[in-house]
Amino acid sequence: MSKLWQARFFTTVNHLRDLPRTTVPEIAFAGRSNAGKSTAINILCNQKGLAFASKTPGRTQHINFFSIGGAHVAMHRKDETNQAEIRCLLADLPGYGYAEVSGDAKLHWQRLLGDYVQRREQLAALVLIMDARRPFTDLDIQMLEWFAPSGKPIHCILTKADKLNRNESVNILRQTQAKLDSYVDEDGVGFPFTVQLFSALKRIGIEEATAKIEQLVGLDIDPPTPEDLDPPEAPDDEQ
Ligand SMILES: Nc1nc2c(ncn2[C@@H]2O[C@H](COP(=O)(O)OP(=O)(O)OP(=O)(O)O)[C@@H](O)[C@H]2O)c(=O)[nH]1
Ligand SMILES: [Mg+2]
Repeated sequence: MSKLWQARFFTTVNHLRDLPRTTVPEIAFAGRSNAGKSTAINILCNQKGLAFASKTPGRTQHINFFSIGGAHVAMHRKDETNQAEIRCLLADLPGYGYAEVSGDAKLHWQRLLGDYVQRREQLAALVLIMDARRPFTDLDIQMLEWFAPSGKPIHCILTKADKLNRNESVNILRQTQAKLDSYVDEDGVGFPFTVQLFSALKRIGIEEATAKIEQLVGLDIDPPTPEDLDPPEAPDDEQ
């Protein structure tokens, strides 16, 4: 069972000063409004209503955090989350590029997003969600370029792959990887950028995305047990 299924709503934040004072690693889902961020989070966490998904663009206007760890799955979902056992946080970021939002609100979101991805130390990686039919809009590139200098990984998820045929899917995957590979630092070294296809509708790429996200936040390695940290002394050899 995926560890992401343990996800619980943690908190919602509208200002950087209110960011959770946790120290566990975070992974943020960024992307254009309507690209399918909330839907992807719901599918990966195997919970229909966890992140709000909607036909109305611009729905996610705050940063919504979900915690993994310290909670049971399924029938015990109403139990309290044990805060000390939280392993990592997922962040559903407000979608960008939604035209019908007023100038001030847009500015507020962009500042919130830019500052969060550039300054949040515990942010381990970014998941960049893009519609497979139109990846790399200007704001996607801005997001990528804000985050790239951190040297941390970006995993691109091309959503709505169900809208493409096989050929189109192969081509867009190849083009996206080539675009990501074209980013190099001043020494000519590439960045840890990866990409995959995804469809919530046809359930394409769920295992691949799960494995990648678990690895990026260290969920693939079991936390040390108290015995690992403080092993019992070996008994003296009796002669
Ligand atoms: N065909 C298809 N539609 C999808 C897929 N994923 C999401 N959608 C639809 O796309 C629309 C937007 O999805 P959301 O998950 O709300 O998008 P979002 O990125 O969270 O949008 P904001 O909250 O506005 O930033 C919804 O109508 C979804 O049902 C998919 O894989 N295939
Ligand atoms: Mg959303």
